[in-house]
Amino acid sequence: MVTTDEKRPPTTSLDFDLVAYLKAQKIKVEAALDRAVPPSAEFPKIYEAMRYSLLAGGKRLRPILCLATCEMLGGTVDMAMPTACALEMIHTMSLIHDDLPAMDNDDYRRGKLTNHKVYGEDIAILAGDGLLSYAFEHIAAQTSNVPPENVLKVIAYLAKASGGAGIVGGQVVDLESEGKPDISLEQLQFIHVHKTGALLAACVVCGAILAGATEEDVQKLTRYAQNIGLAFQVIDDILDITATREELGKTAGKDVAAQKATYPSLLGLEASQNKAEQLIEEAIAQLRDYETKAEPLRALARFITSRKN
Ligand code: GRG
Repeated sequence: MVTTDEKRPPTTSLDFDLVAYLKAQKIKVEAALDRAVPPSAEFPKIYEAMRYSLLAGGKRLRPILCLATCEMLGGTVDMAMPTACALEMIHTMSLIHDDLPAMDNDDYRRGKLTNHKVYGEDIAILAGDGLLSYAFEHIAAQTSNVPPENVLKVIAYLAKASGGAGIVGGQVVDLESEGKPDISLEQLQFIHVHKTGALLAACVVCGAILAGATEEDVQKLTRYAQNIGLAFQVIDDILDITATREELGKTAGKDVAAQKATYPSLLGLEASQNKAEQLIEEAIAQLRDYETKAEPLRALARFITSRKN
């Protein structure tokens, strides 16, 4: 007997040109970010500091995931762009605060001096605060052609993902785990799922909500996003050991220096790479129903395990 699954065409990303796709989406996102947070004549210093980190490059993976999910479900780039920009604002503010001396204490990010090295710690904290608040203002004020109840759902989801039960909570446990190289795999997974996975999940889920996704879509895409989110951080742990500062655009080898447990320290490098690949296959399995429309999300998932920075 032929099952429903066997009748479906095989889904492959082989024909999908991810490099061209990433380049095109990145150009759109960076133009939108530049417009979203223009220089201010009234508050020149804080806007300059916010723009310094927001426009410093980076892969723009989070906004691209949001746009790809919205488009996959029949929405448009215009519907999702304000949220996509807001996701990058929140991600950037988390990097600015993470780099502060009180946290990870790094001098370089995205190949440039960190925000506090250029503007001082006081302004860097405030630049992060400014970006966080503005992210929500931007979604509320700029989203069009989306029912207001869906905009509200996006704001609520993103606020939760960014808060004490999401990124902030994960970061607290991460800070507490410094100097404790023998925490359990479960504790490490808790940190990764919250510190990194929550915002990556928000990118996909918010993109879906904006497109008017069904509850079933949201559930499948949440599983996709949780798997890629964890895989992303497993690869981040690997790159901290295997990549150079030039490749990373930030200091390498920080986890070993801080005596932090990581996937490679608990499982070894090869098993960690296998774990990330297994998570990506599980993520891709959630996309079966979307057939060729899911090519960007499949390719983005595979990119996570092959990335070099
Ligand atoms: C969000 C309210 C709020 C507070 C932030 C400091 C902090 C609380 C959390 C730290 C979160 C953090 C820095 C997690 C690491 C995530 C990660 C793997 C970042 C690197 O992402 P890439 O590789 O970077 O996508 P680019 O530069 O390409 O965007």
